[in-house]
Amino acid sequence: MGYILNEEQMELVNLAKKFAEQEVKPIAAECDREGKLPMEAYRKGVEIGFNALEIPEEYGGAGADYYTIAAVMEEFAKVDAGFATGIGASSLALKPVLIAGTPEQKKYFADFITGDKGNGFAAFGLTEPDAGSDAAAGKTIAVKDGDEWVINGRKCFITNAGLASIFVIFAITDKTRGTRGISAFIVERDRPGLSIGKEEDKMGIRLSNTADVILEDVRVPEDHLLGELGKGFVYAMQTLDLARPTVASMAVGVAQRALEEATAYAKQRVTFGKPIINHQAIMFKLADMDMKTEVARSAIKNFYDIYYSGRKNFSREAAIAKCFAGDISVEVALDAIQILGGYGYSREYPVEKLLRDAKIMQIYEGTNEVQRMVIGGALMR
Ligand code: COS
Repeated sequence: MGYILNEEQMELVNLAKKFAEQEVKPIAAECDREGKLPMEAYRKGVEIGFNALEIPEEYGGAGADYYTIAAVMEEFAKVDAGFATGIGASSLALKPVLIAGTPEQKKYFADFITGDKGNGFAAFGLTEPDAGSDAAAGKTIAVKDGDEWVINGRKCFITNAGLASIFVIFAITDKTRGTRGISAFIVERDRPGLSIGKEEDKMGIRLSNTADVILEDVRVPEDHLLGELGKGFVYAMQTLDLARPTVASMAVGVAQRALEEATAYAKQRVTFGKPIINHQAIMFKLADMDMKTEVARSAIKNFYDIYYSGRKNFSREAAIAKCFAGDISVEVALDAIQILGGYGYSREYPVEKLLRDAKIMQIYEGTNEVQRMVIGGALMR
């Protein structure tokens, strides 16, 4: 559905589908209930390279194209959006390195994700307790001391923080310059002064780790600065432009699963003498769910068409894909619950979990209010 993929691309998608069905599905409900990470599935996923799909081949990754990655992320999220989030988050951290890093930095960072140096997990450290939507309001600071940078601050809601062996941390390097005074740094997990704080006990995506990162006089060498001094905020925004469509793919995965669960139920559930799918009230609801899901997928495809066309500004299209897919995943999951009725509300069936997983799609990687700011900003210009 959605993407037109060739045999080679489909091979990877089918591998991901089979992996998710075999390794994640059987444990998803229990891990969700107990807030337990599926470490064995993560380990096997890293071994196959599902966390390194985006790393170019020259740096040891799969070098997969984004259409394939979108379809893979959808398959993962269909089974469990928490697992999709966890296995995909290293790519989020990698993006600023691919955008701004030197070839040496790219190789160095990629090695942590491929497992040559680290454990396959990397984390993107932008958000702070007082800097979520207003990403430029962070207080983390980096001060030059000889040929090192000394970083102090606290990051929060960081996906994979508890697992990551390497981070990209955004910090103020010049307080007087606003967004132009923020820089990005590569920081390894084992640097003295870096510790992991509170882990979030979340409503959904409970198979992913989300935690605080505390930086107390963490020293990194000069060559850990990414790109140009003072360009960190721009790199963060460019990263998010590329990352938001991945969130959209996960949202589509959740919606697709809700549609499939509701359709299967509606075909076998009989009321007033016929399967409820034959009642137009249900049939039309399912048709709307299908329509919304397919259109969300098309918005993702549209984004990548534009990206591959070589156009440089695609913030609006990224925001549209993320915002629309996030919103419809919540709507579709809610509709699935309605179709299953009491069973939809019961934890015995998977659909209530889909709603809990869908909700984050309107919040992380920029709330849908921020996406509307980006879209509105484009209109204003
Ligand atoms: N690409 C490149 N540069 C960008 C950009 C983009 N998509 N968006 C903004 N910039 C640049 C601007 O051009 C501006 O540069 P100049 O100073 O040279 O003019 C600079 O960044 C500041 O831009 P702006 O004034 O628009 O920034 P704001 O502080 O108003 O923030 C929003 C804009 C709200 C869009 C931003 O803070 C945001 O995306 N917030 C949400 C953060 C988020 O998604 N967090 C999720 C957590 S990470 S998983």
